[in-house]
Amino acid sequence: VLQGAEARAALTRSFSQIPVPGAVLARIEQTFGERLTPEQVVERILTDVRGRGDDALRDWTEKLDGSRPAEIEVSAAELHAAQVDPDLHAAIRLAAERVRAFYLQQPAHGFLEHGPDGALGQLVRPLGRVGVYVPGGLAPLISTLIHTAVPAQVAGVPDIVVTTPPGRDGNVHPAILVAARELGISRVFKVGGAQAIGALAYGTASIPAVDKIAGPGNLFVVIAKRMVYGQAGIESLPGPTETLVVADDSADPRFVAADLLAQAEHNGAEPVLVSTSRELLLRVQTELNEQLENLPEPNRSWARDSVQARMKVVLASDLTEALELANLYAPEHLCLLTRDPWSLLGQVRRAGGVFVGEASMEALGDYVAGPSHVMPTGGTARFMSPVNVRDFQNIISVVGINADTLRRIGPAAAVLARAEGLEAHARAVESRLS
Ligand code: HSO
Ligand code: ZN
Repeated sequence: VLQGAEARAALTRSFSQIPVPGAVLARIEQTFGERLTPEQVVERILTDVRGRGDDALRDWTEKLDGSRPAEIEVSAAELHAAQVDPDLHAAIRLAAERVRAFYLQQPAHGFLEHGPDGALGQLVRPLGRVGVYVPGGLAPLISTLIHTAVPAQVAGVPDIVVTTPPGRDGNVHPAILVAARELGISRVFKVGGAQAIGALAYGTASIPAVDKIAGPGNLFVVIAKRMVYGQAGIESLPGPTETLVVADDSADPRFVAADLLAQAEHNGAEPVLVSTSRELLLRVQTELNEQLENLPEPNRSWARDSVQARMKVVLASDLTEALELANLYAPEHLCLLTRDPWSLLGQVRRAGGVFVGEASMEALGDYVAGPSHVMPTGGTARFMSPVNVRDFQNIISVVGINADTLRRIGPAAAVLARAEGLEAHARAVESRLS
């Protein structure tokens, strides 16, 4: 149990320290025949995809995902034929409807003021083509497709394509196809990892180059997104997930433990518990062990790994200190399980999302609450926001100054231009003043 300065130190993060599991390094050595850093691996893959296009995609998919796709794109027939049971289908619909309804409320209008100066304003335009990456390694993240593509659709993006790693059988999980169909997305590609990001950035014969790549992925996907930035836009660098629960003595330890475990079952997750009550910390500990033992495999191993390797437990002197620590850590998810959680909202400064009270568990937010579950991780909530409509729009500034105003403000422009040593700028202005 950490306290005071020790807690502050433990919750101060450095982005460059994305942990690379030993098993991943071993796998790299096996695949490449030499010891490479993940950055070197991604660089090789991106260069190859850029140079050899679809052939490179086939080779890397075979090497890393265990199947060689004849066709890289899911066919219209496959997309059409995909089926899931009716409960899941209805849940996919509900999730999509609720995410759409949420983002329809996000104001996204331009303005153009015709006033004494002429007209100044901004146009808001949707991006042309967006690529959504849907992780598929440990779990087919159906919800991630919904939570990334729907804000882009609300923004008005006309062309959305999806890439997702195929399973060992070479197929994309049917639920991902059903979700794509439900959203009206018709182009899905069976490629994952850094090779998918390379394809979306540079384009291949099968996969069109996109303007922006969105969505979370494993370490290689995130490194690839960082490397192709500029060639294509990226919405963020979503890394392993984290949840920080703030709980006081009124919190139910069963719920606290359940929420921590829910996130812990994600690969590389970091569960953090900050409480003002030492007794609650002890009771959560007991609950957590019990609930962990009752999880089925492989989820138990996943969750246990996160708990043992990365869980942090903090005793705060009061809720003000608890919120200070939460802001310092800038968690992807901040869960408030206290007597009066709404009273803490004013102190929340840095988080991807805040989940207020017992009925708003983060797992609900992962699926059907409304806001996108793609939220800033790794402390990037200090400067990033959850995926939202603005990520998929451009703003274009409109300058339409009239002649009267030009006479008034033009001379200042010329003065500034000459101070910068830019004579042609000054003359461009003055040519209209005489
Ligand atoms: N909690 C994850 C998102 C997710 N959970 C998808 C379940 N499916 C990262 O925020
Ligand atoms: Zn989750």
